[in-house]
Amino acid sequence: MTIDIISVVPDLLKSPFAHSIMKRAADKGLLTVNVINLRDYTTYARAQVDDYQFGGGAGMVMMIEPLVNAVESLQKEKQYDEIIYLTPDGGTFNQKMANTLSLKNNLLMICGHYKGIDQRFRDHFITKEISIGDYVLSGGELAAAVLTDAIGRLLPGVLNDESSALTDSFQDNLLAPPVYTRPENFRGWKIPEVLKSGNHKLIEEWRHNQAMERTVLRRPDILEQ
Ligand code: 6GU
Repeated sequence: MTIDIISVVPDLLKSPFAHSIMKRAADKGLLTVNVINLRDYTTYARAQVDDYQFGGGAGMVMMIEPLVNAVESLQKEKQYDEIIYLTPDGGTFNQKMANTLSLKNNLLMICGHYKGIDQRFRDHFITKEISIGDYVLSGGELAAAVLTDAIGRLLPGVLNDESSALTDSFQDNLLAPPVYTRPENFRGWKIPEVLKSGNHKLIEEWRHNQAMERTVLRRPDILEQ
């Protein structure tokens, strides 16, 4: 899969994909992330990409022309399955959306800044608008990194067996159960006996009950869905 990300602060996206599981995905050739600097596509002086909004009001708006230049230039090389605009007024990202997007070949993400992007670009180029939660970030880059991580780790071959995505929180509409590792007894705080029983059926039952209890207590909303 290829994920192209258009940004006015490309340096913000240097580190998130250079480590751990995202790095493994890249090294194995399963995920290619390209960060594109929007300023490379402006024809305005001093690499300008934003301007005052018509009608007045505080805050700048990202101009349509550099965005169209960038997207149309990228589209000469590949066809995108989705062109995603990261914005707080998009639909809230969740595991189901991550699962769906992980089945695509080519994604393009557009990171907004300032007051956002010219509405005409949204109308004519964007196929999906996604938010990562009900709070405002200073730009779409961190949100693009969140989506890319959530999608990338689902690609077949990225995770090994132990970290299989199938047992993640949310994957079965339940939060994950508690986990323990050595030592068995730390300052008198002992691990649940059942985990030492060797009885896999009993352990699975315990884990399911714990996951259910956690979900009821912490996130009853995801059970109701
Ligand atoms: Cl996608 N962008 C910005 N700027 N703020 C956000 C967001 C996105 N999702 C939540 N807050």
